[in-house]
Amino acid sequence: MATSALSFPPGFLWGTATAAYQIEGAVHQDDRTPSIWDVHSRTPGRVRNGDTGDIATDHYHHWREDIALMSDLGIGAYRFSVSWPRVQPTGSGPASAKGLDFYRGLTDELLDKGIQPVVTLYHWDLPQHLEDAGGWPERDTAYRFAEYAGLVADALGDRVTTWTTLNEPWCSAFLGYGSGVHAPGRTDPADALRAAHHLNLAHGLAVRALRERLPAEAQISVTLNLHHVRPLTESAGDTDAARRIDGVANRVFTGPMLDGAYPADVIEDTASVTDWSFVQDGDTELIHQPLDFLGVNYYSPTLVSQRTGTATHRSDGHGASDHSPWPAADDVDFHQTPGPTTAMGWTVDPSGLYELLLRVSGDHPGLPLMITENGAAFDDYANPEGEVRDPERIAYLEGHLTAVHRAIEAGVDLRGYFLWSLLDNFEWSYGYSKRFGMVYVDYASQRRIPKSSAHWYAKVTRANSLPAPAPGSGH
Ligand code: IFM
Repeated sequence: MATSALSFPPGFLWGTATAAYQIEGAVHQDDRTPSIWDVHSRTPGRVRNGDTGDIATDHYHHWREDIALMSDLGIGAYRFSVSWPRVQPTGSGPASAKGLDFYRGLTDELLDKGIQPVVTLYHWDLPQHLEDAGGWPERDTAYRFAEYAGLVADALGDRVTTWTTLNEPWCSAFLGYGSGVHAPGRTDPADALRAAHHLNLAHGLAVRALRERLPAEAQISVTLNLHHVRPLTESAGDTDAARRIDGVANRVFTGPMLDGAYPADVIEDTASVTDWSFVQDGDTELIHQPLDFLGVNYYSPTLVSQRTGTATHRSDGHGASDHSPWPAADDVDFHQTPGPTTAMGWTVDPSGLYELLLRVSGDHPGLPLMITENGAAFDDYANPEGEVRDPERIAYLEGHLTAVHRAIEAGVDLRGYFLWSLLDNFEWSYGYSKRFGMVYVDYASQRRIPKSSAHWYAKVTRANSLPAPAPGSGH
């Protein structure tokens, strides 16, 4: 724990993040059509308690209040996602004027309050029309995405400078089409790898579409949930298990996006599942577009071993399913890392973030990094005085921001940090049972209550430094 204040570089961006389906609600309003998450969440047994994003935090109607909250908290940047089925309802063809107007109003209000808008184009809400046509395993979906990216760039390019193509394509591909824990709930490892490739292609095509339309100063990126994979022991088997999981968790994306090729070992490891014939000539060149920074999402490390005997451990933190999200890795066990856990059961381990940042910056010198998500769910509640006290979240953030500071000191070119999330929201297959917000949402009344972590974070963002904890304060 720090003993004196830790200052961050001048201009370090302090932000917070959300995603459209998790907060907007208003799923039937204006021209919006269903996304794969509308269909998935309405399918019995898919989401805890049968929760859906129908209302969520009703941000579609509370956005002014939510921006005012951010402004009060001194937030410098807001990362939100655009809902594809809201702005291009059938997933192809013309944009919805009403859909685009919503995001124009949102960005104008942010700019008015001095908050930098950071747009994510895809945070998992594929229009169901496109899933009906085959979804991400279908190549055409990548071209549809580039068309949609162009529509959003045309509408918001005069006011938004920072863009992210995809959020966590690993989840879209491997939870959506491998384990089926996420929408659309399909469970074929070959489809999951096809989806991963078409998401990579979608990214490359979208970057190209954005560059054609946006001014030269635009900052274009992608956000990956890079897994910090550790072997359980130093044995050859465990080390190899870590290499293989690193391949299908990380390098299947960073390879083509940042290095211009799929790693040979990933292709070899997954040969029993697919022959990769869906990769066409010229694809990896298209995917390999120059980026202005890489968005990194980190929550907890991943601990693996090669299975010995018959015992199986599947605590990979990605939800329960009879199908693995990890193609061709049925002989890899996932273990709970030691240490305290959050309400998701994820181990709190800031050293994983430090090590991950050093590795990524070492592997990709010259590529600035941004932490586009980091945060924790806890079982928060409003006390009789109407306050929400969340000392565990403050401790989590303090630990991770200390790790971030150490990484910067060690030479990592890290430009900013976005806390996940602004508001409690729809946590995918966990529904509303998990609260990640620094602002508590009473879903019955839609009342927002900033938690103690929000007030703490406001002090950090205003001072551009992490305060030294008062001795024995316990927050
Ligand atoms: O809520 C999600 C978010 O949508 C993507 N990254 C991880 C968060 C917590 O699970």
